Amino acid sequence: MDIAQKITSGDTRSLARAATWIENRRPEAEPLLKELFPRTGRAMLIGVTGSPGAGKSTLCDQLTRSLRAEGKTVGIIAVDPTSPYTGGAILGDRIRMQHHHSDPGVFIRSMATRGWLGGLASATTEMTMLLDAAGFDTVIVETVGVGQDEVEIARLADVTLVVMVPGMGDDVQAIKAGIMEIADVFVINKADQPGAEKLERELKSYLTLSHRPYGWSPKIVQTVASDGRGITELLDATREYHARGTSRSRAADIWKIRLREMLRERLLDRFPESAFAAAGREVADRKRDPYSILHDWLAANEK
Ligand SMILES: Nc1nc2c(ncn2[C@@H]2O[C@H](COP(=O)(O)OP(=O)(O)OP(=O)(O)O)[C@@H](O)[C@H]2O)c(=O)[nH]1
Ligand SMILES: [Mg+2]
Repeated sequence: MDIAQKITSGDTRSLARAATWIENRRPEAEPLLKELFPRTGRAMLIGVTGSPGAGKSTLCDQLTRSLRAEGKTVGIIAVDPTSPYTGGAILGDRIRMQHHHSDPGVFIRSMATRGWLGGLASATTEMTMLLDAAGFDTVIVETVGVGQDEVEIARLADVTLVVMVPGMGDDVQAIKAGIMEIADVFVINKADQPGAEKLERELKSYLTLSHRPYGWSPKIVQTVASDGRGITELLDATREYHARGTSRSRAADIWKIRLREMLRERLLDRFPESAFAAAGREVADRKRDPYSILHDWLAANEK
């Protein structure tokens, strides 16, 4: 059996190995993903994003419990832009999710991203493809919604949940516009704390003013992830959005963007950093003009 067959037949060790290939940008990943591609497109991809500490991991854990209770399998990718590989936040995620550890129906993977120079959205997309092909019914991607990269990542999901918290200056104005726009469902977590109703009112008035793509006005769900309150409603709202079937037109939009990025990455990969350094000096010294350099590079690539 080759590794693709092992992965689709549920071999967790092969799955973990392939995940490492993707994370380390190993050349083995591409032929594998190419082989697995026909098996993708079945899982429901849920993106969970929001401020640090908003309760995203706790929510993912609760969603996983509910889905497991229905007999659904779940793959979780925790993208962590701040921690080194052995960092506390990842450890925190692991601890919060550890009661799923012995469950073969749950696969959890943390991707630490400190020091990455890009390609984060690519690697995350590939990771979701891998888990999708491996047969997980639901794949959840948790990211901290702080930068453009995270917006990109959240955009790859079929359904994006944006998690907010009342009374933490986490009001509508303070949240990055990019994040507000990608929300399919707003989660007001920590609704056990004061200010949840106020935040919901603010969100509602924001939504009446904003233009939403794909003709959907996002649902707002209040949750207390730490005790499981609101999780059923959250799962219902998530499924309701998914059932509308806009995922496919959104997927087409996303792949259009992704293909551009992939082409750019491919092209850039053909030129070593040293080539840019040398050419940069030549241009600065007025030895060559930038246009002829580009012309030569592109001509050399056509061969
Ligand atoms: N009071 C209250 N605390 C909560 C709730 N949900 C989560 N917490 C707590 O909030 C803290 C942060 O929760 P996490 O799930 O780690 O939050 P996160 O958004 O994943 O955090 P990062 O991944 O570090 O950005 C933990 O101590 C949780 O127990 C809630 O609904 N109410
Ligand atoms: Mg977390």
